[in-house]
Amino acid sequence: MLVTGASSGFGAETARQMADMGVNLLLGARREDRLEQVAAECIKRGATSANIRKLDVASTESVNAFADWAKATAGRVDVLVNNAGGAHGMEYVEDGQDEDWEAMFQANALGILRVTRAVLPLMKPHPGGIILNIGSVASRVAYEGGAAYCACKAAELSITKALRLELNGTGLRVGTIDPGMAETEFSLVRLKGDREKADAVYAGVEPLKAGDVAEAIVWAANRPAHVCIDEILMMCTAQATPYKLHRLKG
Ligand code: NDP
Ligand code: 8X3
Repeated sequence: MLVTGASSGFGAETARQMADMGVNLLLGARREDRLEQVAAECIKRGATSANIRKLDVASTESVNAFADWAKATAGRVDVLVNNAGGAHGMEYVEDGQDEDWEAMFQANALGILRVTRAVLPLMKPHPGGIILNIGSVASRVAYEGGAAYCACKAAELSITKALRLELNGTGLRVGTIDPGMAETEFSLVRLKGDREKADAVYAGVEPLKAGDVAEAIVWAANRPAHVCIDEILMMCTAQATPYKLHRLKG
């Protein structure tokens, strides 16, 4: 199994849960120290192997070098989880920053295209494999302050649908896992390290946890080869849509 963005949140938890099943793991992200910690935990939990390499999905050179390393290390990939990504900023479009928009499109949309292109040659000889892209409820519902993030997650959904068509007949499966708000490092990154504001995002609600989303990823990845889970949309009970959130007071 190859997981991008495995240094924290959903990616790290997916690696840990898959480790319980004794799999071979290929883990990528930019923070190698964090990848090392996750890999050590995975080995303790029963992974057959947990290999790590620095990966920046915003760079074609980095992605291609990562795929070459994956080929040399494992020879094949059966499960690809395109999870790397996140949001930067909450400004309305009139105040938006180029660097935030570009980082979001690079990681959440172009990153999936790049990684999939580079890894497909390791999957195509082995029908039954699966690509799981991590989208968001934001791919389906736009909200104020989310124009660029929602747009690149909508791109993720379209990429997933196009790939599903392109890979028809190969025996490879493609699906999207689309969570609503989940407490990971997501808000801390989006709000540029402001811990108080990040904590306020989850105040008075019980959000999804990384483990809840990882369970959906692991479940989808472990269906029989003739079953393709095309889409999972999941939110915490308090969230009916991004802007309809029931918060407990006090
Ligand atoms: P985290 O911030 O905890 O994890 C994001 C992961 O993506 C990190 O491992 C980070 O690693 C990696 N990443 C980001 N940019 C790059 C890059 N350019 N190259 C390689 N790795 C990168 O957040 P989540 O676990 O919540 O987010 C995972 C995915 O889930 C994202 O795609 C996010 O958009 C999506 N999502 C999150 C939701 C939430 O509310 N938490 C809800 C719906 C979807 P590093 O910084 O080390 O490179
Ligand atoms: C993250 C969920 O609702 O903050 O993708 O956009 S949301």
